[in-house]
Amino acid sequence: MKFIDKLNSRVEHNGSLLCVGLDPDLIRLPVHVRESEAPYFMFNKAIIDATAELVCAYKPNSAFYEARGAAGIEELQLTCAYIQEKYPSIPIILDFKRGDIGNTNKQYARFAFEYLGVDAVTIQPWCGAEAVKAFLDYKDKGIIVLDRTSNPGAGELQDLSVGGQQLYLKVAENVRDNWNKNGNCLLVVAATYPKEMAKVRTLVGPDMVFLVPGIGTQGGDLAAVLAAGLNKKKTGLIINVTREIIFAGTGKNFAAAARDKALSLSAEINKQRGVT
Ligand code: OMP
Repeated sequence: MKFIDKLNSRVEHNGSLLCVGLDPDLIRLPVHVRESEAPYFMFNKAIIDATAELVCAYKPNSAFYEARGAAGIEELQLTCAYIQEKYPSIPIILDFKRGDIGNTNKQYARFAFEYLGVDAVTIQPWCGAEAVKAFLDYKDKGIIVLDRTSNPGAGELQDLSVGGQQLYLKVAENVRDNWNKNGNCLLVVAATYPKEMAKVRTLVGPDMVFLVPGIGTQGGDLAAVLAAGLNKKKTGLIINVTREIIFAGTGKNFAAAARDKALSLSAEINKQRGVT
């Protein structure tokens, strides 16, 4: 099944635009989990079981797993396999922001799509269409291109004027016109830049889905994001929240605390977009 169909059917099924990020961090895990044999997997499993009915997707960020070497990669694989087996209708977005020459991208794509079997990845556009073709050729997978990032310094390069147009708009236009031949492209457009999001939405039209990080710890404004990014169907956004949900609790009840936070966020998103 195509990523976009899987996502849409998930959103239709449970009415949620909330994506929970799975970025465990050893020092922030509850002590009893930190001391277990596979701490990231144990942590993720509890968070997933507590939030599954509330999400449209999960987004593990590879950095948090790679930082622990082989054990971390193994726990990333176990996490993906757990979601695929127990919650097969929930798409997995591997956030790894890769981008290199085509020959190397093929290997990154193999890791994501063949070893882990995830449904979508985040990629860097910097090397251009000829290089990212290695990702785009996976017609059934979601290819989520970094466009407007959430960090305070995002504008340093992304706002540069290129042929009279800002670079992030140029990237969005390129994705719209040249990269999306298989209909499998999405864009990362961050919650911390709602004005820019509105411009991207106008440029690419209502159908392209945005992955939206930056709500919660990074301070993005939910109302402004929904006003800027929703399409007429009141969808078109995957709203990712990570630390504010997964580290909502610190003790034995951490998963219940994560669930409570996810519940209130998904309800707030739906209230503000006028969907009950
Ligand atoms: P929280 O700030 O804890 O909600 O986590 C945000 C997650 O989204 C992390 O995994 C980031 O790496 C990722 N992210 C951003 O924060 N900003 C971006 O511009 C892009 C991403 C992303 O691609 O998801």
